[in-house]
Amino acid sequence: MKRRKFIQNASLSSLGVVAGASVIGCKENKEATSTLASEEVTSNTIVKPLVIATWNVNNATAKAWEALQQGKSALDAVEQGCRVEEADPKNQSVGYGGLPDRDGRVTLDACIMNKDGDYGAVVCMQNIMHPVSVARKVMEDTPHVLLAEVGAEEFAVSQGFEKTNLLTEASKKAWEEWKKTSLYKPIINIENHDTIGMLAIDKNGDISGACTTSGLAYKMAGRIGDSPIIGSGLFIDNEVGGATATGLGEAVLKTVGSFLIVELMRNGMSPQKACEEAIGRIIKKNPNYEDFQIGYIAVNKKGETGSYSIHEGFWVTKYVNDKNTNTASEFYNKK
Ligand code: SD4
Repeated sequence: MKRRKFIQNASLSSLGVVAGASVIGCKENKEATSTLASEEVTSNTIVKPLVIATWNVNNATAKAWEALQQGKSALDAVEQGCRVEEADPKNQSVGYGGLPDRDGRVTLDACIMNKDGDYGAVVCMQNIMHPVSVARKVMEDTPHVLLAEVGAEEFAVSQGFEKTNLLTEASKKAWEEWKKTSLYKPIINIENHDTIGMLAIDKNGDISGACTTSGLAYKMAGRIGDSPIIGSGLFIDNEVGGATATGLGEAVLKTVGSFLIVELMRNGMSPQKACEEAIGRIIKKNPNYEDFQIGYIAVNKKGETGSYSIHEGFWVTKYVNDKNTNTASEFYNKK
């Protein structure tokens, strides 16, 4: 019964596919674009170094900035930045302290992508606090790009990563509370949206990105979202720029959102407009878009940035010109 309830409720936020044209040019997007135009860089100067990340993650962007200031690569910066959130037990949707799946297991997804278009990822991995670093090892030290579950964990251990119980008392308590109803219902911006997606440009102007999460709270065992999947949760093309996502992964996966944003930028669109278009595609295909949140951030080769979400409440942290700032993202659903 509980299981059925879970699946029924989960399907509330699954996606009804409707053939849809591009949303560019619709009223909401025009308004949003004009509001954000001032954020875009109009000169030919390249803004670097730069770090941008999903949500309010000032400690993480500060760590990444510190790495960039030391002359480290964008790849080092995003890895080190993401590790800050992975180690923070208060962030209940990433790494240590992440909320578990419906059976009480904390399973982590992460990926990383470098300036050469190399990519590494781990999915559904337990007991290792820093999946982003394991993802980097997969990228650099194996002939593969993606390792799952026990294989990922065993690989991590073979590389010297320590095993840790990732289920904190606070997350265990929250799960036990949830079990009383077993009701799966994503709540916009509240339930578990703190997944960190981070993009950086280093002093050489090279771009890398990473994304790490414990996924949706109380998900079905084995469920994997967009965050570790190339092109969905993250995509980097060093000639063009990068993008990353947060929110209900199923919707991002079905539209390959981060790849879409990078391709739109390749064709001349600003990061801001490209994020709006990617959200627009999701809105067109999901009549139930009011029920879930998605947020995208993007950066192009010039260091211009953009962000857009379905609903109010998505925040972005950006470290540039020695300033670490949080900004509320523009959003589609203006009631
Ligand atoms: C997922 N996109 O697993 C992730 C969840 C997320 O903030 O972004 N939470 O679907």
